[in-house]
Amino acid sequence: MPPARSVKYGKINQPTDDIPRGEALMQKKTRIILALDVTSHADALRVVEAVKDYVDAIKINWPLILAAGPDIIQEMSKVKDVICDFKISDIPNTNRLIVEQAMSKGASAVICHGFAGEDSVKACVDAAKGQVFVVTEMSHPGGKQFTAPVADMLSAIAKAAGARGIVAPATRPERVAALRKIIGNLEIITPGVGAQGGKASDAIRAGADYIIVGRAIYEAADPRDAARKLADEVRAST
Ligand code: FNU
Repeated sequence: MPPARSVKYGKINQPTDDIPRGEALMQKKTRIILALDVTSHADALRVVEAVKDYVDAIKINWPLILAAGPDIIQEMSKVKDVICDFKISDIPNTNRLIVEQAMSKGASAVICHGFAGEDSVKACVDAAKGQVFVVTEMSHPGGKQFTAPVADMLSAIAKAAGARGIVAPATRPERVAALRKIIGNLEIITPGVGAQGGKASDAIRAGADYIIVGRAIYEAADPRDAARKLADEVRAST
């Protein structure tokens, strides 16, 4: 039997500001969000079973949805909070419909893009009761081309729309620190640790609340050991 939701969601990370948020607030124990970008149901189960003690949430992106079907959201939500990384970026009505579908399948939060504008982000925020992370500067090299020059504005849009937080690059910790100044006490989740070259300790010291890690865990010879080592690194950096 999975634990009841009220047990799973400790109020550890209770917000201190006045931004409206939903009930489901992720644990903040290991500060690791698993990017579960495997492409089979069996691999998803195997990896999650191995590392669930060392991660606070599971991020699901299109590769796994397309491979295993959307019911994987519900299945994984019985183990950990699920963040749907759909990088939603449409008009407000379509955004609302997408978010409603994700939340109805058990997602605790969603990731959207900010470049569609504040009204589009606000539609996600309303539909997810605040549980939205907005992509700002992307972590890959191409993230410098378009997103970096407008990342400050995207962060301001996230704040104005009442999002829970932003996605910022662990590959450029100095940008994490700079964006923190714009968003105040919103949360920062940081992809780019491991396979993309970023370091967990650098991201946490720069002000990240959580690191997002995919390949460095699920492609490791021993995913559980990889996750445990990252959790140790995070703990030593706080
Ligand atoms: P890994 N991701 C990212 N950079 O990498 N959502 C971003 O700027 C961003 C993301 C996601 O490299 C990416 O889609 F906004 O294997 C993938 O799911 O550790 C994960 O973070 C990184 O995976």
